[in-house]
Amino acid sequence: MWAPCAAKLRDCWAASSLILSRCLSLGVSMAKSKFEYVRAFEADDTCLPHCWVVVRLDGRNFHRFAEKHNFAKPNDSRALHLMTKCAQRVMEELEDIVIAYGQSDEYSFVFKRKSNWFKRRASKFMTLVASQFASSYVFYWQDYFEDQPLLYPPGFDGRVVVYPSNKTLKDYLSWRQADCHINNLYNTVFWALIQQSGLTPVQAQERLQGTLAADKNEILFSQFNINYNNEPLMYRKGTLLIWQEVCEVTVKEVKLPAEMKGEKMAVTKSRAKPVPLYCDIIGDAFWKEHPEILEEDS
Ligand code: DGT
Ligand code: MG
Ligand code: MG
Repeated sequence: MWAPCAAKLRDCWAASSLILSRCLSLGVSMAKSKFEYVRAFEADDTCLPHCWVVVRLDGRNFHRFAEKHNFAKPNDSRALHLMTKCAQRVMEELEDIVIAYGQSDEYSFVFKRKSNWFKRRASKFMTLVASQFASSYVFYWQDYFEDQPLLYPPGFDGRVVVYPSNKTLKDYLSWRQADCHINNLYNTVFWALIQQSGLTPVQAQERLQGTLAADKNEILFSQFNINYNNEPLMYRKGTLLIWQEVCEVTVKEVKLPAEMKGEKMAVTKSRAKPVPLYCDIIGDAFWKEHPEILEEDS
């Protein structure tokens, strides 16, 4: 019974000695190889300490992607909710993201000023956010687009920007929200002119050339009886994700006391979750209501 076992051990030993001697003859030592020097070619992409690190993702060629997948115009609430679901997974799976903001085909993720995740390497932050987001987009697609198959794999580009102060971070987020407002107002009138007045895209574009925000509001109101301020907040303001304590109710089998054995009971647990808000972040009100988000500034 032991003999075959001993023979196998001997064979194993012989094989590993052979591998070791081959490695040594190739110049490979156990700790370092002569090829180790190529590590020095890696660029140092450490983000500046004590700065907010922002990763912004943007859908690649989503003009085409939206057409091919029959997105509603100008806003497809399924697409926007799917984006937010992916952003929530990013916040839950990765570390140190304090706030995220999304609109259209983009999402920005803000890492804590003092985060030391992956030694603050920009490439790690960016690639982990982008890959987690993209795989979630495919994973959850069917939950949001029940009748629309995913025709090809979408991609997302990413960039990292560091902001040195609370002011610059707030201005960054305000910039993205202002962009959301400008584009959404334009798109709302543009598509109303096409869908309700029968203009061609070129005619609609010409009609809007040189118009100011007040003119666009006026066209919406007088021609289409649309009060822009009553359009859904998610379309006008984008989506903000912040951590909040949420009560979750789960049904569990309770073991004790003996007379209740086997009975099911609702158990309430509180846990922090990334919760969507649709609100203004350009003014001070939001930041005064949630001082904990920026409190690290000292
Ligand atoms: P890129 O980012 O340079 O690879 O190119 P695009 O085409 O992704 O351009 P971008 O990111 O500037 O604009 C976003 C596009 O995504 C825009 O053409 C409209 C489309 N899109 C985003 N959300 C929606 C939506 O809810 N409905 C529709 N119909 N289109 C949307
Ligand atoms: Mg894009
Ligand atoms: Mg975009």
